[in-house]
Amino acid sequence: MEYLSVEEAKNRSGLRLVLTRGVPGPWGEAAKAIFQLHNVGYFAVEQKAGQDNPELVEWTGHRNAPIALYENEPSRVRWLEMLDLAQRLGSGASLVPEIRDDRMLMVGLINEIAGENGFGWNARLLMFHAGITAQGPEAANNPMYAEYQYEAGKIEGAKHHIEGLLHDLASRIKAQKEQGSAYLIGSQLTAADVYWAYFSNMLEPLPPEQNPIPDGLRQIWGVLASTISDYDPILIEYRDNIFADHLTLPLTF
Ligand SMILES: N[C@@H](CCC(=O)N[C@@H](CS)C(=O)NCC(=O)O)C(=O)O
Repeated sequence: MEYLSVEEAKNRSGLRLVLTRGVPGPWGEAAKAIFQLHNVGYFAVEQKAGQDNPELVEWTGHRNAPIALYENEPSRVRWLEMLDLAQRLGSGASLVPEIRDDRMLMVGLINEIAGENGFGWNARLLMFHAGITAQGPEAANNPMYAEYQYEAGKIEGAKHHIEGLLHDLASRIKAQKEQGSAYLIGSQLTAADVYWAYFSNMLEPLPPEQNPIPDGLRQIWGVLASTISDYDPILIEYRDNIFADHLTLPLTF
């Protein structure tokens, strides 16, 4: 995939989307898909994983990814801000349910998956913990450990949080299936399906030909499945169907 440097991106207009280069970060992959499903073009801008990225901080106020910059509007870093922007700028079927109860459910579900202290956040704590266990405390010198609030005392809670969410997600998928729906909410694709499709890669990555993750990262993500108790395979079957029917493979990053 082509990336602009921060300096190059500053001189472009339209939508610039800062993404971690060479890594299928689930926050970034889901944001890319939301813009793509709405036919919104963007320039990809490079963020370097785990590094200080000073030019990015100076430009946007943020060090990590994704960051969406549209014209001269303020930086957007949260999933809901990016979804709102895609809905505003784009075309195609809405990824937000019409019915208010469904909409509230969608926002809550994605927050459980992608929000601070959600599935991805807690999965990352388990991965950091495995890094420290394998490499010793110097592993925590990486700035990400402090930024994403790693503490050894949070590990048990993180595990339970993930197990509880996976249980509830699987129950929801089964209940929806009984109603004849292949989606998490209602009878159409919403942003919640898109977010789970990409975040589920932390639990069970798509095969290398569909998701060519660097080997080291594939191993690190493997920590999640081997740390938590068994999960229902329907979580992955359903995600595979969402990819087959709606999303672009292979992932490019
Ligand atoms: N800003 C996002 C979270 C973004 C996030 O966690 N990004 C990680 C995803 S892997 C990242 O950029 N990691 C690489 C780094 O921190 O350098 C949100 O609040 O929803």
